Amino acid sequence: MTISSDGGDRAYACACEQYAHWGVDVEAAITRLAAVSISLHCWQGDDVGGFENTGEALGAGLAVTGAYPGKARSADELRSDVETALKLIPGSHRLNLHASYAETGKRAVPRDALEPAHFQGWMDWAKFHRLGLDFNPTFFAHPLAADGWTLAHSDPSVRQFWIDHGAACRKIGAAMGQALGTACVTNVWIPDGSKDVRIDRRGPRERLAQALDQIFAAPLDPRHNKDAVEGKLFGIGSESYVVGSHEFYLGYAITRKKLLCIDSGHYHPTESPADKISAVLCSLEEILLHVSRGVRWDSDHVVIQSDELQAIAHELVRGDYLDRVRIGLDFFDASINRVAAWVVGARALLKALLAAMLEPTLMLRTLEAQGDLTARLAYLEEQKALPLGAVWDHYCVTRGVPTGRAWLERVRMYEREVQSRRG
Ligand code: RNT
Ligand code: ZN
Repeated sequence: MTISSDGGDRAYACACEQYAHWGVDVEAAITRLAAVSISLHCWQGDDVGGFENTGEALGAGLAVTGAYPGKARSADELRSDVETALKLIPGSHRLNLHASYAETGKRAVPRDALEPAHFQGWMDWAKFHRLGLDFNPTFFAHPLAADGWTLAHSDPSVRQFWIDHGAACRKIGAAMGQALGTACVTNVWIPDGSKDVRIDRRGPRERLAQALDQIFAAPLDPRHNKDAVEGKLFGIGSESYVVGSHEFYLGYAITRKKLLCIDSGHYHPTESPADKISAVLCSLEEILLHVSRGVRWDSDHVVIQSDELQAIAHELVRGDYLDRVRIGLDFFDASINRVAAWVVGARALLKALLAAMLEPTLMLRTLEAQGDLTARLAYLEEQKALPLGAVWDHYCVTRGVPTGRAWLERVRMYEREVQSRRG
């Protein structure tokens, strides 16, 4: 344990006093943090593998590197891994599933024929653990996506297959939302694009808009399912042209009243995903975030407490947007323990949110309004040294979750007893 024998009580009391000098109510911040649910992405647990066993390569520019042993090979193993991670993350959260994680028994079910029944195991499990579920159609790792084209494909029969898959997935999302009493966000991301110079940029985009309209044609109760669309700048194999670009989906989401999914790894490296939040929320009711970390060509490194993450957390909190933003994680790293990867990412995000909630925002905002830009900058820098760690430890202790680095011991134990015994 990294906290003292008094369970960190003294450190916490000191911290509260220090924050009070800045006009910050620590208890109120903790209550606010406890209300945040993060959607944990199932695909970190098995390198985006899924359970269809088609033998098909991931493709679609989704590259997972690393060969750390012990990845989940079945839905039961994956659920056990998620349970282990959730015990190390304070608060109550959600799980984000892909269609390729269907449980179809011994029978292979084509993706355009998937039904809620194929996710009954996940729903029962989620209900038992009081977790909400989110969902994604899987437009990759499939023979009909092998050429990198799905909803914008020039072949109408291929397009239709993927439209039917998308429509089937919305119904599954709605069933999940209804069963669990919390709206499922069903997010559409497709890989379609071109490695090299693209002459016809118009055709695929018009086809995509039409295909999406067909997927979304059936009205669903928004208390059960909410639709999101996710764009991207480029992928491996779609370097020169991505059909579903940011502008494409921004326009689509606004005109069709969908959630826009902002994946923090999907923009130019000098662009700020955080700055987009207040911009798009002027025209959209709600958005979805895929919190990720871009490193050079890869958009999906494990989330850490980077400046970029802190900027996102600040925007959510300063702008009072938490009730209009659904927060999911999206990364995949096969070079470290996969349960630890979830825990690192989720704890980093929660810590960044806590830091934002403990910021003396009112004070800074007042200085800004008064035009005292000198004090705004000086105070902003000084408050960075306030004892966030003591408050975080207190939050973890009161939520029954290990503090500091102690959680890693629990992962190591799980690795020894469970993960390392997998073939
Ligand atoms: C890919 C998108 C997408 C995927 C998941 C697996 O670039 O970020 O969200 O990561 O659907
Ligand atoms: Zn994403």
